[in-house]
Amino acid sequence: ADKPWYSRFSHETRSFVYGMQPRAVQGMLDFDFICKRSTPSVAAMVYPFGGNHMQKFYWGTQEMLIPVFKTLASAIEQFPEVDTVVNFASCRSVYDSTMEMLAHAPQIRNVAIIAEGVPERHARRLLFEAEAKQVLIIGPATVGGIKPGCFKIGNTGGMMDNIVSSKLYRPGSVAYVSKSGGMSNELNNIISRATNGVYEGVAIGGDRYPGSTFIDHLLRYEADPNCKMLVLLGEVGGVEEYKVAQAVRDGQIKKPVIAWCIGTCAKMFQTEVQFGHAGALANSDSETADAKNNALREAGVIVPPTFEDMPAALAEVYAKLVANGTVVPQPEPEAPKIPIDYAWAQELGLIRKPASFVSTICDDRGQELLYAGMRISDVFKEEIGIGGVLSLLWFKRRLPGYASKFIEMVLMLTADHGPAVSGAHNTIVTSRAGKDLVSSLCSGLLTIGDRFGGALDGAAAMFSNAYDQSLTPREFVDTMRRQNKLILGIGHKIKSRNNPDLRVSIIKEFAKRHFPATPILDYALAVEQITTSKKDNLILNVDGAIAVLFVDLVRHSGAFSREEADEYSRIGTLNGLFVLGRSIGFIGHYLDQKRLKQGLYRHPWDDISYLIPESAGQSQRTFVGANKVAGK
Ligand code: Q5B
Repeated sequence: ADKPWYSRFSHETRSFVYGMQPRAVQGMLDFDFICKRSTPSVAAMVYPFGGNHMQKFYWGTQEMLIPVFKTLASAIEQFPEVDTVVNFASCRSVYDSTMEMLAHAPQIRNVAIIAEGVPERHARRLLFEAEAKQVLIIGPATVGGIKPGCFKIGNTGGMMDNIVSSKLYRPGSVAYVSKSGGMSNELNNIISRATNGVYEGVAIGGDRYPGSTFIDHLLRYEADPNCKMLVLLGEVGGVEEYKVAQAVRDGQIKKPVIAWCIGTCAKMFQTEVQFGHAGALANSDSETADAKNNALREAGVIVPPTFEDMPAALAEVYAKLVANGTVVPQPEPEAPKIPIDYAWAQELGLIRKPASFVSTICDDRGQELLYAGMRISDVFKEEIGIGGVLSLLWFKRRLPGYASKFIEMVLMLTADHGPAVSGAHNTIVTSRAGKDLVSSLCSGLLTIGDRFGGALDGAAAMFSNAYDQSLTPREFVDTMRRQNKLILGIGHKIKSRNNPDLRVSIIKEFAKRHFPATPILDYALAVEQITTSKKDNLILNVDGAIAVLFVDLVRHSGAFSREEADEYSRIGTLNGLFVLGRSIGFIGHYLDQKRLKQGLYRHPWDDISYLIPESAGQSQRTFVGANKVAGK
């Protein structure tokens, strides 16, 4: 009640933003911050979908929380000082939501409706209801409005640098009314250059039935003692500008008014022209921009010859107001520093920061995914297969065709070796314990190590070192035995000279046919001759065969330097081949168990040797018989 009717927004105005519009809210808060407001202009957001919660925003460089309410009623109850709602509801729901806002008058005094495409019958009903409740509606189909140094509706004014360059962080003396956000931005710029700046600006929206009209705002500005000069930027279509001409003629508006109606070019077209806004169409001669400019001019409004002459007209009127003491220019405050979002500053090239991560294999940022620089569409066009993809992502290069084929063979022949091996067994037990795919797979993968499936890197190192040191196979075997070390890549639980591992035969044959040279394989086979002469199962096993062949491949394919070749076995690349291949099988076992609906596995007692001391205190050498079952 103590707020004058003409003053709708101030340094203390608080609002609700209706709809989930975090960017708009942040824009309003940034504006508040550069205007040195003590309280944020957004008290809360209202979002009917989802429960009450908090949303995080910046207040300058600090972070703050703004509550989000499910209903307007609960927001109203919590914030009795809020008198403005910025309504971002869509054209489908804006009618109901605005009606609800109007029901909260007189607390709610101002509603800005952003939605485009609001049915005209809805707009007219809202207008009727708002007039009855004395609520100011700005919009529909508008960006809103701005009161420099005080309050900004939603996205009005554009980016922060734009707002600062138009000096909207402090009030000037010129108030304007226009139709759209784009026209408002133009005015903010022109007015800030030709005068001491904008006092208030409203874009009423481009629809035929705006909630408030040119004259509504100009009469407010006329009544406001802090506003010294009025600007109207009208456009082709409608007759609202005539009301302004009439008010000037009647002396209702005494302050100087500078006006221009856009769309004077319409006469250059042969047919009727519908400009961008729904209402921007002249249905009669009186609705043309030229007719309205003439009427305004005749009424005593300052109408420049063209829009380009508007700044000069503004500057001239402003100079007169300064000269006669109506406007007293104030010292210009220092332009505020705008906290700028990190992502935006980076895009502008204003900042640099050491990245926490470096990645050199894959780039997902552009339009097309790149594997080591190769477009994903080319991966398929050139049919590089999984071997080619692995080469790109593991080695960052295309390998010769035979090398990619070799990689694919390795993945295929390590894919599975039955349910009895350690990893598959673990996967099965885990799956049967009711665990999910990833847990079951990981449980299997965790068994891969020196003894099972993870002997590749060690085998590669052992055989290639021995070869490089020119140890004879015999010297190598003897050295290992003296050191009490098993030769990685040698030995198998079930495969032997008499029961050869066909997987090994397949890749050996392939390598012999396609690899440029296989010196490490030959060396390993000579070692195998010695170990199998001791015991039949001490063959070059699948891990060993893959390992030595990989060393031959990286050393002799010409695709790697010697340092790279050594580094790849040092950093675990070769075990990666087994891990990748065997994951196929482990997943198969997991799915198999789930499909079979196998229940929890419990290992049978009779398959466990319980060798436990008879009773505490007795000699450790006295054990219960191996087959004695607990409880029997
Ligand atoms: N001896 C594989 O052992 C196995 C010797 C050795 C010198 C050796 C063993 C071993 C190195 C690791 C390795 C990969 C544990 C295997 C794989 C994938 C798989 C699996 C599948 C799949 C087998 C008996 C006598 C002892 C030992 C001597 C044994 N190994 N000497 N160098 N490497 N190898 N792992 O049969 O004098 O009697 O005391 O650790 O390459 O995991 O299908 O199952 O696809 O899933 O239990 O193929 O060789 O032999 O330990 O009883 O030893 O031979 O010193 O001599 P066994 P042990 P002695 S492929």
